[in-house]
Amino acid sequence: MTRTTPRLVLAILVMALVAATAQGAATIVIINNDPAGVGFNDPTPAAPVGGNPGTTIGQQRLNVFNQAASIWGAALDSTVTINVQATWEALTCDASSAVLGSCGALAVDFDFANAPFTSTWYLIALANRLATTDLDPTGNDMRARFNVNLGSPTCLAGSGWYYGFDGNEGALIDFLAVLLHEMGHGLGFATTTSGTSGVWLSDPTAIPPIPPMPSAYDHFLLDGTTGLLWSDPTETNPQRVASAITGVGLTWTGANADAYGVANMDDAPQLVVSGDGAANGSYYVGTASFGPPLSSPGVTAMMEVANDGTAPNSDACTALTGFTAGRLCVVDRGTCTFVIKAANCQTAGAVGMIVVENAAGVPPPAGLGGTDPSITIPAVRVTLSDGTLIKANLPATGNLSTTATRLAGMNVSGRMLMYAPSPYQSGSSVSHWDTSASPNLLMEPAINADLNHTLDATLELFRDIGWFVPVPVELMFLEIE
Ligand SMILES: [Ca+2]
Ligand SMILES: [Ca+2]
Ligand SMILES: [Ca+2]
Repeated sequence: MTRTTPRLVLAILVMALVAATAQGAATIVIINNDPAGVGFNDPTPAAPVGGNPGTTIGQQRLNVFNQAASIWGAALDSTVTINVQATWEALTCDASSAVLGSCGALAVDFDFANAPFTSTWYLIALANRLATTDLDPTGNDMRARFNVNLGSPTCLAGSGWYYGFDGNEGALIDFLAVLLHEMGHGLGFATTTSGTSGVWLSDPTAIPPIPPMPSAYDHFLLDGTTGLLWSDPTETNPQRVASAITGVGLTWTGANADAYGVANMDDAPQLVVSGDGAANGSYYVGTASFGPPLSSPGVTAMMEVANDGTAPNSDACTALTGFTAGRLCVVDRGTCTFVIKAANCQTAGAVGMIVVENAAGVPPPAGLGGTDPSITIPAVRVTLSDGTLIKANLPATGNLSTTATRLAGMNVSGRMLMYAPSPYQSGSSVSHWDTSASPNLLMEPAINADLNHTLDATLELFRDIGWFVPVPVELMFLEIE
């Protein structure tokens, strides 16, 4: 027996206290891999902004990173420190679009202690958390990269990063929201299965070779066409590929995320066609960022294809001729902006506008962007195939409304829609929620200005994949003489 000094006992008690405080939390640490003078080390002076006290660009970037780490760290629960290596780099961009950032896990593991699913890949941060030990002691958990050129003339000109914590980014991009999103991917919001080949991840170079296996995420990805999960060995690679471009056909089956959706998502927007046998029914629509939101019972009127007298006649890019006031204006996408089309329809007396997409795709259709406070009629977008069917079966009545029988970003069975547009969008498809989710969610493929730095449904998806399952508590016996 060794005698324990009071000082040591105190130290042990303090450690125990710290451990107790840390329960229900995780520590996320940034590893700044930028060279001197660049990115996180950029010495350019900056005025403190939106609660960020940094006085250089580099300091402000680090401060936002630590803010994001603290938000995620408070929400998660892990006894293993999560290490994020981060850099600022020249990522893909041009004058009108930019890759803001990317983040991925640096390692994956399988069949470790406490793994909820066997023969299943887990991103390393979650694997460590479940195993309650660092399974990759020499490696970091994720790698994050951010676009250092954002806002320059050749990289989404007129934009730039906002480093405040208060969401008042104005015309800039909210770095905190982007960081929360990217860290979400690195922590588990991602499949390790190829969406373009359908092939499960394997490691044929390992000794012995590791065969193809699904990811934890795949255990909740439901192919609505086959009724099989992506983790199901009877789901073929071509079936996975096909399901990744089915729009409403790829959903999440995790009880927690789906319950979050049922409790929080808005009633879904729709176009209901009646009075015509062949086209009757409720259609998925994308909603507009201008004009009034859809409501219930909504706007009901006969539909009429717009004619502006200038080829192509149905794009409503100039004043309409011979339009019957009081009807819904059916127009084709293209040539001019959505708000110009809406203004021309409104001036002609239309009570609403239905934009028919001009490229093949799958529902739900994307929304209609643009701003014009003078627009007072509701507007929606339908897919090319739906719009073609409807136009071929006029006259018919249309109703632009919201429905409680389906929720925005969910299917009729109450499952969250995953982002599965056609054609496939590399880097975006499958590992995001669908854009039709409303209110907007952190893990949609684009950062929406109304995000408020909460983790919304992401945490519930994490609950589904195992982030909060109880793991054995390591008992510590103190022997004090
Ligand atoms: Ca590690
Ligand atoms: Ca025209
Ligand atoms: Ca949305």
